[in-house]
Amino acid sequence: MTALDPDRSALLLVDIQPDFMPGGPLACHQGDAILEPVLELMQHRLFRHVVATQDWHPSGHISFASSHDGREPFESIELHGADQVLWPDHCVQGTPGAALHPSLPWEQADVIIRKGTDPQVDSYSGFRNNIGPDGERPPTGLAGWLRDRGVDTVYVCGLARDVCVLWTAEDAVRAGFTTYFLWGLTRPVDPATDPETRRALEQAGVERVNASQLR
Ligand code: VGL
Ligand code: ZN
Repeated sequence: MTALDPDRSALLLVDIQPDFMPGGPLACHQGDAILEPVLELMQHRLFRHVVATQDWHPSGHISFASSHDGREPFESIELHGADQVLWPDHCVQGTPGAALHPSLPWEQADVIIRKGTDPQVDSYSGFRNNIGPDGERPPTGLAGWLRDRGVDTVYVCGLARDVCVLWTAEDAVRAGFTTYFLWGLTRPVDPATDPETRRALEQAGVERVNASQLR
């Protein structure tokens, strides 16, 4: 990896919210272990551009198992022609579990992208919704926001490694950004998916890096 150019690089902090922490309804394995190193990275102020995403569902969201009669969390259904995992209720708009995690300095974030707000469509990536009823994945505007500021490189971290951080990294590449995955600053819903996640990142051309390599 090359030296970080602060003007052309953005830090993307994906879904660092209490509902994804141990004890929360959609806990990531050791999700709280990222909080200290993410704080440390933010305190270094290496990036001119800092973006947060926030999973932000209306109650009764289509991705909730509770919205489908006879379905249990972590079952899959077909939705708009694609596989959809049904999740426990999580990140309901305005609830404490949906807040950006209170232990981090969110005043540093230049923009907060809220996603998953369409009642009928899930949204894992910070760049685009999942596939909708029309077969499209509408952009959130994040790619344009970054390009307009001269950003060509993104560093992604947050939760969950195997869901929203992975999808954000894959879409970042498709949108033309050089993309780095801060592996140690992510945790998965399911640790058994780690080898698969590594393969997906390699296939997408995303390099895994440690925060300590960034100084
Ligand atoms: C996420 C599942 C459902 C995530 C969000 O942030 O990774 N996962 N909604
Ligand atoms: Zn969600």
